[in-house]
Amino acid sequence: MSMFCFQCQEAAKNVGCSGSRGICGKSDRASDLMDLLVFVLRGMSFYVEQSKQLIDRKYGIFLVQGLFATITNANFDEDRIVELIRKGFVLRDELKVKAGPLAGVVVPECATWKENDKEAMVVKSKEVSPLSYDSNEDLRSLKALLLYGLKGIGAYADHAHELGFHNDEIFQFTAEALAAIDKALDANALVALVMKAGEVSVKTMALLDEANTSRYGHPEVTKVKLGVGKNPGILISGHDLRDMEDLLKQTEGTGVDVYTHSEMLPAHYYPNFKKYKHFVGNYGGSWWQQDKDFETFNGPILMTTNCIIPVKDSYKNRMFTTGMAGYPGLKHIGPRPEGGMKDFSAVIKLAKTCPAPKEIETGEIVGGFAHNQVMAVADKVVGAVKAGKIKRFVVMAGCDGRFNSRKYFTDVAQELPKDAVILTAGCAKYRYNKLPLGDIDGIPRVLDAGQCNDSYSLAVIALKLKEVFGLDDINKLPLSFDIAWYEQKAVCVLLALLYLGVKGIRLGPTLPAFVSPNIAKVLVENFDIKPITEPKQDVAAMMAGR
Ligand code: FSO
Ligand code: SF4
Repeated sequence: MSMFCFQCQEAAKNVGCSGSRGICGKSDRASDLMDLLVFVLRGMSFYVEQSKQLIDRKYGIFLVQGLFATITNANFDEDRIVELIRKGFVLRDELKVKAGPLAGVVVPECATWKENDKEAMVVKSKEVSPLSYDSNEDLRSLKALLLYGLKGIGAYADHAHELGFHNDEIFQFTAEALAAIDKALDANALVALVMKAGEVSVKTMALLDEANTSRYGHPEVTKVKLGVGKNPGILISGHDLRDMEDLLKQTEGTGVDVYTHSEMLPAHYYPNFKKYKHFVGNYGGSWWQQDKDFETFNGPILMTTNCIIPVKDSYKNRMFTTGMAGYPGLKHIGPRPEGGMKDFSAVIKLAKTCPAPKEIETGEIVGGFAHNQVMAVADKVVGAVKAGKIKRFVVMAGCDGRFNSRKYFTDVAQELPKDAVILTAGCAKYRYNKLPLGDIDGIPRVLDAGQCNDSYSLAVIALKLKEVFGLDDINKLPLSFDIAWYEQKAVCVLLALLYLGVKGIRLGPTLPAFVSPNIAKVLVENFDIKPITEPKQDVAAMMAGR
């Protein structure tokens, strides 16, 4: 059997990618190796559970980083996945010693498989695809939902870790949930774990919010420039703010400017980054448009996380990865030494030899409406609602993607009446953040809170509005959710919203391929999740509170 992967929204035919390459460009071999890496993480988790002790942070960090490396569009480099598998074997065997004798315990294969020869690894990896998680389609579906939520948790926990923030409960749950893949659990037990994943998703995003805001300040309303300057530049993409910090420090005074791309745009909203004069603006559009944007940018590009698309020869020599991101043939910037900074000198050296970026657009975009900032103007917002000037808030957070079906989100943004305000976070905003949608008494009609993880900020805003309006249920607010999903961080965000009690979420462009018809029914019945339909029809329903 060739690869099988159905973890993202662009899974082939909304069933799954198989054959020699996924729609994202991931090779058969990389996909299989990622399944094997998850298998090794399951083995580690088995021994964590058996030792009945709190997980040592060293293992917890490896679990979340290993999961992060398997997320869509983060790492395409087979050799780096093999390195992680090898390290995982070593850690698993250490945990086995800690767990001690296991008389009478059924030890799953993931905890015993020994082979670490590269070819044998690939053979083994053919057997550990998500299709092997259970012979029952619905139980398999729940295990996949749990795993993909965990991958999102892993990514956010790793960002928090890079900033020195940890919550051991997140690591402990990650191990508990990974170990569950190898257990014969019934649907109720798995649903309970999925709901707990929602609770842990909230905690992880809250931790990352605390890490980001305590280190860089609370995001402020900011106008971000879209044009370019005359100096050569470095384009930084992905989500890692610690990398952003190191790069800004190292480029200061060098004559090299720094621009953000895609999900790094919200870095401009943080006070501690605003102080850098050479932090010029945002260049280009959404992640899937990077092939065009990277070509005209002319200078080096640093990918700190996903989303990477297949790299073109025209800019291959100018592109770098770091952290859990990777791509064969690209230069990779290694980890930060204890107490120090990552070494971006090679990126800066190359930038100095490059022409300035080519201007592709001018103007500016406004963002920075995270919870602290919105609450600072809460009176104004509440006043506008009470005066009937704002009839409804529509949360349109999430991801963007390549397919034309996402035009739906642009159409909804345009179709919404002028007294509706869009709350957004994540790269989904690129479908409408450059449209002239206007404002309501100075409150812009698109309020961008930040990256996909800042969807947490939107939930905080909703919970505070519930309090301000004296409501006992978040679902009584004049608030609708029309969420665009693509990869596994969006699964984490979705589970967080469900855990917070949000009902009636519209989800698109399609429901996940890994959700079986029966599990989809459960989601519809318990949470009133609905697939998107036509923009006009959905706008009318949302404005009517449905
Ligand atoms: Fe987007 Fe990619 Fe941020 Fe995702 S750039 S799609 S959910 O990685 O993480 O929103
Ligand atoms: Fe296909 Fe998405 Fe998996 Fe890539 S990540 S192989 S596009 S399902």
